[in-house]
Amino acid sequence: MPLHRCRTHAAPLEGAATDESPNTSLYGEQLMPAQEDKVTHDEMANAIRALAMDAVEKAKSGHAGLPMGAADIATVLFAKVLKYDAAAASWPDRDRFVLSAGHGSMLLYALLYLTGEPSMTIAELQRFRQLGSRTPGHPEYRHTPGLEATTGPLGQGLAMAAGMALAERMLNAEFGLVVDHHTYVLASDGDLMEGISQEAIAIAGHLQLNRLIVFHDENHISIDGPLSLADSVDQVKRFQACNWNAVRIDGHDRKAILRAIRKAQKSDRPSLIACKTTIGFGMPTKAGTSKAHSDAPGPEEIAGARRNLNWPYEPFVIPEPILAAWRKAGKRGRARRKAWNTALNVLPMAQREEFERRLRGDLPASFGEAVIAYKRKLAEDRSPIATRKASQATLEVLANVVPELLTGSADLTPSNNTKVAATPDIGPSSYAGRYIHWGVREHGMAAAINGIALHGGFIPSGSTFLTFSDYCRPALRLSALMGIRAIEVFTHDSIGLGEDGPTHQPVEHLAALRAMPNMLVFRPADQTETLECWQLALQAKTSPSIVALTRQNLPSVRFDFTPENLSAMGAYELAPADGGPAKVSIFASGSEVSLALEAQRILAARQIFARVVSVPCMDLFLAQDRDRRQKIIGDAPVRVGVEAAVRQGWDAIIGEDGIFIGMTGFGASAPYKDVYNYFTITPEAVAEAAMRRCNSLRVLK
Ligand SMILES: Cc1ncc(C[n+]2csc(CCOP(=O)(O)OP(=O)(O)O)c2C)c(N)n1
Ligand SMILES: [Mg+2]
Repeated sequence: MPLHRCRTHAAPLEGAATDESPNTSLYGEQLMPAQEDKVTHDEMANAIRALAMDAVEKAKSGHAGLPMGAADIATVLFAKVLKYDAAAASWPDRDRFVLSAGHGSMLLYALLYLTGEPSMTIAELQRFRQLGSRTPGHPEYRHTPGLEATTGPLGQGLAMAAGMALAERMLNAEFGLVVDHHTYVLASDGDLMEGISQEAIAIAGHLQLNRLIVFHDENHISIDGPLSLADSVDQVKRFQACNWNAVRIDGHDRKAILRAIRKAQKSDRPSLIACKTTIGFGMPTKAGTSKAHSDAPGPEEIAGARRNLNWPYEPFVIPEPILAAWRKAGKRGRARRKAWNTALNVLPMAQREEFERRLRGDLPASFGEAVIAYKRKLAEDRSPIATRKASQATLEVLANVVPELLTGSADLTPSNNTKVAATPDIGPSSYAGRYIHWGVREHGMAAAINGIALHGGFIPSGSTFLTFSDYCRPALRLSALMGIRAIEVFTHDSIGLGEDGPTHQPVEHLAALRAMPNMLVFRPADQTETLECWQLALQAKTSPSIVALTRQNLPSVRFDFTPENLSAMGAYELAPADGGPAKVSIFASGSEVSLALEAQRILAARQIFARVVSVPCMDLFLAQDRDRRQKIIGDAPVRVGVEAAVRQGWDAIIGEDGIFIGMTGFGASAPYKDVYNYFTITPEAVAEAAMRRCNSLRVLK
């Protein structure tokens, strides 16, 4: 390997001190004792490199290239800058660090072990990528204490970090200095090539999220080879054009790294520090090439790296002084954490309790009562209304009671109806609001909302048209995987949007979203169900939710007040058969529920008894035990499903032999009633099909 990649260990680590002022730390903490000062920056960084290559070699898979290349950045950040206490991973005012390039997970695991996260042991590092270990292939939120987000799908981490940085400023605007931290990101070339990065960068720059500091691990290598195969963007210019402060430095020069961070911390804008690094730093033949990106380096490469790095120790062995220096770094923030606890205790009692409630994620005590009171009111209001408008009316009530509820839209505010009086706009450097204009950035919005939820203190929601949920999907999937309370309001939820036509009319989206594990897809039928669905979404602490809403007006289907949330089981009998045992069960969701009720009347006029079951959330219904499901499905010989969407998923309720009235292809551009008629999603069609089946089964006597 070229000489410049090899370094001696002459430069001492200045403990927690800044280069500029050797006797004080960044935050005025005590310096490391003299003997630990003998441990060099390089030794600390090489501890990361060694653990990464040893773990990847043992697992025979993984990605050592990034941790080895970014070890200098990580060492400066975690040993000198980051505000954290390794023994208290969930300290609310910690700085956040997001490894956007999740494939470099061994960087995080090594840091967690070295800094002293109690659950991260050498044994866990040795079980890297094995079943049940705390060290899965890519970082998994909640699975491994001490990490801030699940990452791996490139670009997501950066966009989530933008959300975290926004949450920090918004919470600070409400609670003051008990919220005062930075969000740091390590983003790779791949992260920055992904389209979502542009959305995140643009919104962060626009909102002047100056607590966001991004390191670009600019090794100019990706899987296929040198970046020049596919990319020639000057990232510094790109970020500058998006209203960022951006610099380029040598990512192996610890002093330059620290200087750049110190400058970035003082910036009035978000900051990019493009760090030129060598992927696989230390590897004799693979460093600087795409061969260092992944896979076991092999014994020879590892032996050569040990020589180059002057790291003569056995695999997974960190010499005591080096480990001690790291453990000291892991405790750097302890005094600040204690001081923070004191500051919290000085807050007025009511404010402190509110702050703590918000961070726990508990809803306010008055929430349940507010829901019931509004529900009582709705029972008297039978005017037809689009569920998107019903949702807005619900938000008018709930946003007053739930101050942590944030709303926003990807440039469809007048259509999504997510803005209410209690949610004033936030804007650049003005964070005391609750409504976020995301611009036309659905993907960035969904990911940033995940970041806000991860940060804590808020229940974020975003909105766009249901068809454009496709633009959000990778972020939605991560929200479901992480089990976080992020809510999307997707309006214009079927062909019922009418004239805008098939480009805007979702048909396969409900099925596709329902297929996502742990994602709750709600499709309420009227005002009361809309309130119930919002209630469930807000209460779902470990599941994200989608609330799918209509553009067109719908009649009310619920008239009687009941305090019980009937949507909670996902489906319920809305209208029993009147006059005798049901021969037909009609199951429907959203806008098709009122249509099912009309079909029930048509059938009744012909002496065919039918019952109607509303299915506001198929996911919750399918999660019920067999007996409960069976009770709701009932034993009528004919089952009909009605939804202005594709059939997929409905067989779980209506069975393979059930009749489905819905869509089999794309929609059409016309006034919505014409579109429904054209695709024969009508009460008459439902009744006709049910009757024919009754006849063929000879169930009518
Ligand atoms: C959305 C997405 N697409 C593709 C991948 C697969 N993948 C993992 S890393 C990578 C690119 C590697 O280049 P870079 O991001 O610069 O990381 P480095 O090789 O420098 O560690 C790709 C395509 C992914 N993880 N996420
Ligand atoms: Mg790269």
